[in-house]
Amino acid sequence: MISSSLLQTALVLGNLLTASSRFVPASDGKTSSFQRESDELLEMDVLRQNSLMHQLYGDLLVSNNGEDVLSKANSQPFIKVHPDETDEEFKGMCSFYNENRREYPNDDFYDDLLQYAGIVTFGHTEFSQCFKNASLEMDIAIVGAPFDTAVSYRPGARFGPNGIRQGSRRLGNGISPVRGFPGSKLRKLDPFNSGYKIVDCGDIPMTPFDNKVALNQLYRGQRALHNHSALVHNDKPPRIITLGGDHTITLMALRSAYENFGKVSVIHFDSHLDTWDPKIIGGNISKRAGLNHGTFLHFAHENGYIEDDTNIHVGIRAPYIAPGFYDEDHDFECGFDKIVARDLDIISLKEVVSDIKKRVGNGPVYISVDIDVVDVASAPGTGTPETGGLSSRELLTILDGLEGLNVIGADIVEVLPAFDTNADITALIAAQVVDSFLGLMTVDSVKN
Ligand SMILES: [Mn+2]
Repeated sequence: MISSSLLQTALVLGNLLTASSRFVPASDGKTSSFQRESDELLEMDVLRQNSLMHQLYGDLLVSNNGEDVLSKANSQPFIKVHPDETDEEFKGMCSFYNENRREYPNDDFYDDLLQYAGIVTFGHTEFSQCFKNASLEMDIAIVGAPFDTAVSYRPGARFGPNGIRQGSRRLGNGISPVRGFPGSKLRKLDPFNSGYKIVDCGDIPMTPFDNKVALNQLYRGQRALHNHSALVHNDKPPRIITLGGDHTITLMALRSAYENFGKVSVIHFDSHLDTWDPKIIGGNISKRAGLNHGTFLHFAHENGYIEDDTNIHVGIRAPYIAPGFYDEDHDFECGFDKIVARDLDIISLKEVVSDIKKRVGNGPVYISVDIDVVDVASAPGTGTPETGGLSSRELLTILDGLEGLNVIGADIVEVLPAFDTNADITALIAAQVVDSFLGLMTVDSVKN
């Protein structure tokens, strides 16, 4: 039996080798036979059915001739249980797959999405040419601000937007069992399938050679995005989530937010105050150097982009720079209250959330998360790391607890992929922070 089969195979192979060089598909379109140009039929089935590939993969390689192929594929079980197989558990597993099998051929590649494949956008959201197509409607724009030339310590956040997108590859759909407090609408929410149109607009070009020009570019980019129309709340501009970039980028995001929504309350997660008087950081070098990632909130206050007394920091722990309490007093003058990192060891996260909500009230809120608010053990890939910070879980619980606030914009900044671990842990946390922003911005889509 075996030898005759081998002989047949050898004969067919011989035919193949000696036949004229070109083969065309059979004219009846129903078999996988091939026809030589001489019209002499050559049965390839013999070859196929004896190959190891056929034994393992069955009809996977049948050429696609339409419905006939589909019915042929459907008529055969996806997984064949060998007649000698006695393991009942294995047979049971096979029956599950045979009842719920994926059918081949199938051109529906959307369902075949691989989390690690494809051109990377945030959470596999649609990439849009937002700056070329001003008439594009969208509810939430995700955009990168690749800028790191205003930092006091480690540079590298210009690669942050790309790193955060890389960290977002397992995001993109699904309901989270932990989002929000128990009973929250957030526990029923899939932000990516909530009816809100979320697009990734790529990055705003920011020159590394001149900070004044770069920040102007960023402002114009933010303004351009705010000028689009929204779909769900079409009486308001789209909301923007900016991927930094060093923290200076927040100033331009706040400027455009202010022009579109009025004065905003800022919830600022950071280990540093970032309201420093420019005389204390940078301003003693040149006027222009006074605007940097440690002073941008001073300027946000000075320019009137933010509310006078409803802003709050969370996670502060870096030491003051000026002698005495000058930095703290100046911070208060810029309109900020604060919950310092070790307060979290004393008061509960529920109290933290409640204190933040009381502070900011019902007006438009902008959330800015410096990834250095997270402890350096979890988020080493950042520009100015500080010990004794929040765990990623604490940060995410507080963020999700802010459900119900009118969040009109947000950013995540100071992510430096070059200082991250090769497990991308900082980028993963940063991506999850953006996922929380999306939850806060879409939760009103859950009706009960
Ligand atoms: Mn900061």
